[in-house]
Amino acid sequence: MRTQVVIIGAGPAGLLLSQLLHLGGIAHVVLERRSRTHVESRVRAGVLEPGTVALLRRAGVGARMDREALTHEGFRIAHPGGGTRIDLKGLAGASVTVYGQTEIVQDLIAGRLAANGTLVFEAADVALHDFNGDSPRVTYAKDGRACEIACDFIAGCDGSHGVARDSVPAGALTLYERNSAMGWLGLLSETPPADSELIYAQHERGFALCSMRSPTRSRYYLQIPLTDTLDAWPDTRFWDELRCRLPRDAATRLVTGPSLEKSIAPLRSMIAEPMRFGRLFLAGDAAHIVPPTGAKGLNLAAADAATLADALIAHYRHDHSEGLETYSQDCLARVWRAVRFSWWFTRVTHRLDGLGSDGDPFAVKLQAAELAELAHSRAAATALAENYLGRFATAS
Ligand code: FAS
Ligand code: PHB
Repeated sequence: MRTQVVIIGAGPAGLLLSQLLHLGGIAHVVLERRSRTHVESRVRAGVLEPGTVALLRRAGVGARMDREALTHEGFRIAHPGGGTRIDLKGLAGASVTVYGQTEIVQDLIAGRLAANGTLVFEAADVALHDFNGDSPRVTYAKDGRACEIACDFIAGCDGSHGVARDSVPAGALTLYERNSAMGWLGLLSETPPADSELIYAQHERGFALCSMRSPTRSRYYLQIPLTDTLDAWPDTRFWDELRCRLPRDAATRLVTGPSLEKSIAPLRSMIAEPMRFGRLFLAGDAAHIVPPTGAKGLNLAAADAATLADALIAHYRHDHSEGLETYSQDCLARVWRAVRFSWWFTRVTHRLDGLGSDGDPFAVKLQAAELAELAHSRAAATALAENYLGRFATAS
């Protein structure tokens, strides 16, 4: 088989790239390791920047989002001494959209299949070949049968544990990594949210986040040591700990219920430079991981997909390859600003120096000063609002 582009991975990056290439008339195939059911049920991100909302509408898959999503004009940062509402609309003139990544993936798959897109689920043993030359190939197995696709370009959209990045010869990529001993324990429940907007709660016992997916479905997170396991966190312990970390008003309103899903995501960063090697282009988590605090992972993946789609379409339709040449630097400028913001916001709201009162006293005082700055400086709050909205997504 031959096509123009092979996309590895059917997460937000791969599916949005597929939809945009389809609209641009570029032939392509998507190879996904997992089943459609698995991919459509994964619980991950929940907050969309205005740029991502515009992209999904441009891609023609925003109808259900426009019907069902929630629009949030701000969010709260709480701490035992009080709290601050970050007025996104008043400070930066825009809102964020709360709509789960699960729904986005379902909408994109529905769009691709309605257009007879070639999505190969349960593609096993995907391997990349000759992408440093002019004739890349991808091999894989489907239902036990060996398959091969010749193509012009390969898009590695296969996430942080995929095959694409690891296929680049050793030494050709530089990995910038930062790990922490902490993670986010996430819980999804069919219960009304504790508040009408998100609450980022700083506490000496650890960070907590009250988010949501709808007026009846909530998403909560607790900062935990990565040495903890899901078995150590039965629902009752989760709810008791969350109640301890929340401001009194939210703790009083908290409605508990059985978890529909629980998972642990590490607080870490990995950025691969460059995001291109020959005819292989990396996009989304395959190229970069950011702490989820700033709600950037999904939004960065969408922005990479749009940048790569525009570059490939210009190459094929107008014989302009500048976009392909500048793809990596264009994306990395955006990525590093998101990494900076995500780690800053993580440091302001999390106890990374150790949980409980045995933390670093200097770090505790600095954190209190950062929170005070956000409460009293319109400039500081505006900078936070601009970053949360992804305003850097276009400026390099
Ligand atoms: P994805 O990982 O979503 O998709 C990659 C796809 O490639 C997967 O479907 C995978 O099955 C497939 N694949 C992997 N290896 C393959 C192979 N060898 N062959 C074929 N296919 C292969 N971001 C936020 O903004 N907010 C959050 O709250 C948040 N929570 C998260 C929680 C968890 C547990 C995780 C892991 C991530 C979270 N993220 C969050 C980040 C997340 O949303 C990512 O940024 C987003 O999924 C990135 O999308 P993709 O780049 O498409 O990668
Ligand atoms: C989520 O709802 O999953 C979510 C919201 C905001 C974040 C991170 C995750 O900063």
